[in-house]
Amino acid sequence: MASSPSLTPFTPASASASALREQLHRDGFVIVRKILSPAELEPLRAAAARTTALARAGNWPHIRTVGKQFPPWPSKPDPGTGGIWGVQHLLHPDLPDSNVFAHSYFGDAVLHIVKALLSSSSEGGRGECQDDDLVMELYNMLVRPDAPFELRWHRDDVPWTATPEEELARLEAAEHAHAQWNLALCDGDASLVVVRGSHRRARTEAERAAGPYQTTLDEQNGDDQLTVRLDAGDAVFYDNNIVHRGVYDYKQERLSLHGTVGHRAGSAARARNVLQHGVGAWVDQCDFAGGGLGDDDDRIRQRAEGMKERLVQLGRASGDVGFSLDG
Ligand SMILES: O=C(O)CCC(=O)C(=O)O
Repeated sequence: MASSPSLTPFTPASASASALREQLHRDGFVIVRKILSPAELEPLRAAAARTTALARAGNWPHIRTVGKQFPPWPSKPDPGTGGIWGVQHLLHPDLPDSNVFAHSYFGDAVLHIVKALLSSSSEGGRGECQDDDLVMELYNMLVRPDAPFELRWHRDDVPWTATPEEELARLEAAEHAHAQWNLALCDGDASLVVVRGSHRRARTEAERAAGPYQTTLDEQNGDDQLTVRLDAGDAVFYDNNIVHRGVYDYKQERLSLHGTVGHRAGSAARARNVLQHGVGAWVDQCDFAGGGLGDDDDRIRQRAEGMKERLVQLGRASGDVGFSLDG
């Protein structure tokens, strides 16, 4: 397996919107280095460490528990199973540091890239993505478990049992509906394994026949399988239907902000993906116009309130959405 993608190393200054989109479209992921400065990183990392400690101590019920890959997760890990591998709902108003996380979710550093990725310059396309197009979705954090743990190969919103025809139909329906990212707050973040280009095709015979935790999914396409390597402040934006998995080193600290933002033109396709995480139970309690965003300026408050409103409307319109995947 190749150890590092030989791809254009973007930084926010060097990344044109069209180059970012092209790479995401071609490969299913694009890495942007140093999207946060050390001064921006420091308070976020401190908040992430406090929040993880809170969750590990059993004082935050919205967690991802080791041994279970997909929602819904229990509110307490089974003793002796390796604890947690994620903290859910960083924007929940009951979370002590939610305003720090809200500042990073609704601020310009990440949303500048998200808007580039959700814009379209093709004829008849959506045009340039504006604040009013954005829909608040998920903001979670992926953390080091306390014991070895791996996720099996999956696409986030296409069952592994899908036929090739079903797979292609689901991939097409979900295309360009949202942006998803992992933003590393620690150096040496190397847990996400992806199969480059697999977001645009049905699985090969070998991929279908492979074991769920097989180290190399398809020997023939082995060069397309890559471990994404990030240092603190780097982010990978990826299509969540790319064939991927997580492989976790329990000795290596990991604090990776794991977010998604929708485009209102694609929100119906996103309803199940987003609402299955339970965000609908508390989103209307968020007050980004008031205290929920720290000392941010009016532009960011307005953006945040608008994004929240569009999620509330999506929840009202969608009813019971069920879950994308089992296990
Ligand atoms: O840990 C990661 O980066 C991958 C997480 C993942 O695959 C998932 O949440 O479905």
